[in-house]
Amino acid sequence: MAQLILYGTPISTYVRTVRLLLEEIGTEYELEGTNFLKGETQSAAYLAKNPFGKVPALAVDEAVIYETIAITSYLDTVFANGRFSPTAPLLKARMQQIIGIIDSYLYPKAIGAVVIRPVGK
Ligand SMILES: N[C@@H](CCC(=O)N[C@@H](CS)C(=O)NCC(=O)O)C(=O)O
Repeated sequence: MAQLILYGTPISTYVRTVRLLLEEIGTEYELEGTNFLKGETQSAAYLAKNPFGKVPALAVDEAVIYETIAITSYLDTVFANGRFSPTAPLLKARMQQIIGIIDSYLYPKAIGAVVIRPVGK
């Protein structure tokens, strides 16, 4: 069984996405606290894992995967036999479409207004 180390902090919505899947799959993993709010994603050691300085990143034995869609796709394929993704091409396209919409259009607007609320609002 591969050793999984997830780098990130629980407040991150993207880290939460990966953790939800890991919990649903029921596989063991270690959460290695990496808090972007404290600048920990900008250390040389972390940038060697993800040069974009974002969490999450997932170490799978010696390899490191970053970008949530890549991590979840890998976990679903390898640990869940694809049961969290549709196989029909149109449905698969729809799933990726929704993920793309959230990543590109919802997340940037929602993160500072809903998830981490500005002081005084
Ligand atoms: N495209 C990335 C986005 C990840 C992301 O934006 N993570 C945020 C936390 S939710 C982060 O690390 N922010 C730190 C920063 O921007 O410096 C993914 O899909 O994993």
